[in-house]
Amino acid sequence: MPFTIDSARNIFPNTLAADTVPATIARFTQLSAEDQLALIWFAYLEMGKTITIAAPGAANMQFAELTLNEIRKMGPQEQSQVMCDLANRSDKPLCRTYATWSANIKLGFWYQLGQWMDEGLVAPIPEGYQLSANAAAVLQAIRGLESGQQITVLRNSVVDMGFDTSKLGSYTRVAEPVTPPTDMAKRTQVKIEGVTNATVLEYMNNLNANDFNALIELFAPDGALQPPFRRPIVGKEAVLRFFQEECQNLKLIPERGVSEPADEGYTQIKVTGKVQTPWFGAGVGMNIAWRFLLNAENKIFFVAIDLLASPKELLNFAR
Ligand code: ECH
Ligand code: GLY
Ligand code: GLY
Ligand code: GLY
Repeated sequence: MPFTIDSARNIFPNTLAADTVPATIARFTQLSAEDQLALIWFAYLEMGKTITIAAPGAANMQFAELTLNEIRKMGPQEQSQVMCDLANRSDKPLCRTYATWSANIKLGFWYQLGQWMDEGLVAPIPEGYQLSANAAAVLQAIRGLESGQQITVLRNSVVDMGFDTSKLGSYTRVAEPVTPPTDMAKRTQVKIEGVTNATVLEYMNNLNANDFNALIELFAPDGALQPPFRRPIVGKEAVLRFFQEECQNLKLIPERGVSEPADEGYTQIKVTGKVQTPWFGAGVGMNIAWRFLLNAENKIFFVAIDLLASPKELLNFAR
């Protein structure tokens, strides 16, 4: 039987993803806006004791600057209201603007608000704010996660705020500019124990070099990429846009893998290892699996990126 994107999603079905992440976000989403903001504030403060976040680059901040300055000029009550509106996903102009931003712009926006809250320039979470019992339980659940899972919960909760993009109609997406790829002479080459497939090695090396034009040529025209906890992104054009908008300056550190023939001359390859985000650098190594399905021409028909349930999963190659 020929593969479809849907059937490809089930290769290496024993891969255990960190389903606690979407489960925690689902519980978080049920909380009041006030609880959501206070919970993130507390979680962010606690995490800040062990991991360091990098200040966003200027390229990232320029798009949020107008909105940030607007908020800075508001009175404290209005500032709190704006933050609640974002958490409530209200249909307000500022929430619509926020919805057009890429993930990194949204994160940079909150990074700045957090600084300003700290400095007393933006309304803080009220001193002695009491989380509801449910919110306290969600915070406790977040404390129990490994750091890669914690930052994924934070990232996804920020990305989900603002007005619902699917209700926005047609709009112009706002993302930081694409920087040129790393010079050939400065590129690194990964080594993966058990994997010599050139497409997989080039995938890692091109992504590490921000060489998205070379990277996308490794995909079949109808190829797809499934990011952690998301639906597959299908087709070269959409996948390239995703790389340009969300995948700059990642560091992929694959460690080992297995490769085996599949139906119709396809090959399935599972690789595990670490990934670092520019926001936390080497401070947070996320435990990741890549599940590749390559067609007979050795092009990527499908690749899933999974955030793993535990480090033990790095050694799980059971099929
Ligand atoms: C404050 C209180 C009020 C409310 C809010 C606040 C601010 C919160 C802030 C949060 C900042 C969070 C950040 C999180 C960053 C997380 C980044 C992650 C990145 C994961 C990337 C991965 C990449 C995987 C991929 C691979 C591929 O092969 C293909 C591409 C791709 C406190 C004010 C809200 C400031 C900065 C989790 C896993 C490997 C799929 C991308
Ligand atoms: N990511 C879980 C699976 O489908 O294998
Ligand atoms: N500080 C990380 C970024 O701007 O993506
Ligand atoms: N998903 C890219 C990043 O946040 O680093």
